[in-house]
Amino acid sequence: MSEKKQIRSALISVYHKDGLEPVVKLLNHCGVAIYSTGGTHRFIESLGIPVQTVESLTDYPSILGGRVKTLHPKVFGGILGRRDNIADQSEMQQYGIPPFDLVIVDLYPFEKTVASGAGHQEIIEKIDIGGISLIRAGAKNYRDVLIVPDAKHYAELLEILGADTCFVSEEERLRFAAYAFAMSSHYDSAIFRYFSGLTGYREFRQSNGNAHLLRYGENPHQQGEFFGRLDEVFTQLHGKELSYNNLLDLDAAIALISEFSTTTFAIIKHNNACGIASRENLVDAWTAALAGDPVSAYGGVLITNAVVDEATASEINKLFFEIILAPGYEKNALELLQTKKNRVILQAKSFDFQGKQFRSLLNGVLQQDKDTKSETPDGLRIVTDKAPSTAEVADLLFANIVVKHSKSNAIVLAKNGQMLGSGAGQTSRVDALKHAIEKAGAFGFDLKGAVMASDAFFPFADSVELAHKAGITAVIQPGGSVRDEDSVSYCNQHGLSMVFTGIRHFKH
Ligand code: 93A
Repeated sequence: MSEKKQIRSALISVYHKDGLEPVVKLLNHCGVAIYSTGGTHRFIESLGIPVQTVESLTDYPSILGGRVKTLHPKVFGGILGRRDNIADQSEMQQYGIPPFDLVIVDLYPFEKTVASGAGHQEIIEKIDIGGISLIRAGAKNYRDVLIVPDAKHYAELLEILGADTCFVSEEERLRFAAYAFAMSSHYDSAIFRYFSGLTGYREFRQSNGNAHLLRYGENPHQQGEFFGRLDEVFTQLHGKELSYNNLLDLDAAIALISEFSTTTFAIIKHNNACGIASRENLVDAWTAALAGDPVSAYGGVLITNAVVDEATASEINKLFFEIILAPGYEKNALELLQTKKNRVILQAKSFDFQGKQFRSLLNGVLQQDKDTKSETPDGLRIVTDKAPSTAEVADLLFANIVVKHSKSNAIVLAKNGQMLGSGAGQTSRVDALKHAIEKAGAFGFDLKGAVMASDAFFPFADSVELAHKAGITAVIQPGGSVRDEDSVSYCNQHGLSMVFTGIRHFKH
């Protein structure tokens, strides 16, 4: 650690005075000369601690209603002047500029003022200019100055000052400089968001290029931002800017399609597949996916794991949709799809996003591993007298993937590599099934010989009974209910087959 430097002078300008008392008491104890702006000066004086006004230094009063308080060469010279630079030192002497070793700032509460619903003019007045400049200046000259940019760092400040009677190291000053730039960039981002809302101007780059200000959040009255590298996921070939909801649907779409190795097309609405099918060629996969629910498909997000050819593109072109994501497009297919201005065309770079998943709630963040567990034919346990046929096993695994990527409670009905109906996001499993059966009927499917997948176990036999009456012949589910036996014996009595996966796939 480098040699510690003593703090002899401090400039303090804080909006909220809370927590400042022990700090100034300690500084006073160390014999530090304190300078302060109006309100802060009054506060420190009221504690009976010697303090000088900034005005006494600058020979200027606070002017323009407080807009110019500290913006003066005698203040900024004292912060920015390099102590080991002879020219700086002689200029400081020439102009009577005393050095500051410590700067403590608590900015005008811009974000809180915006959040309070205050009027425009009040918000504008809460854009701190002098304070943010003090913070940036102190941080720039961290080799000589300790900058405290926020009251939340007082505890740490007291710790380092108290440890060695107001001597601090360069490492400590550097760390506080990092706090300072975190603060100033956050503060200016909030101001930018406000001005962006006023004007619609949205171009926004944080230093790492990872923040994307979205047009809005889930609804137009909510602000939205995405943090991440979309250019690692896909290239946008055409269309308007992606929205918050588009990104949610794309995430659901990619997680689903990444599980298929055969040619598959899926249509996503509100994070759930409303149609999906696997076929030998793409146009057939598209036709079968669309047939699953041509009503919901309107305005949906389309995704496939195969290169889009012209035949498929001309079929897709008949539908109004928001986004298509595919690993590639034949030239004529792309030209055709590009004929609609707003439609977003994305070329996938990767479908593989393992790792962690985050979600904010209450006053914190939930984190978990992504659900990357997939079932294989070997992992299925046949629990009924009857075993599913080879074709049924294929359909069970197909339906099981789709149900895994549908919001809980979810039921998926499928046959011949095509989803025939689904119920997702229901508060009861039996409701999910009823919905799935009703949808399949509405779009003209005969469920005879179809299979059913459930994302979690059946608490009662009512679901298999309903499924059987609708024509379902095979069922896949995790198992694990205390009443599993009820469902299994119903299947045995009525000639259905059932397999357990042992793996629950809730998705909330
Ligand atoms: O209006 S300002 O941007 N102009 C300035 O020159 C200036 N200098 C400090 N606001 C300025 N400040 C801010 O005043 C500080 O960031 C702090 O929030 C506040 C402290 O004022 P007072 O000590 O009068 O309560």
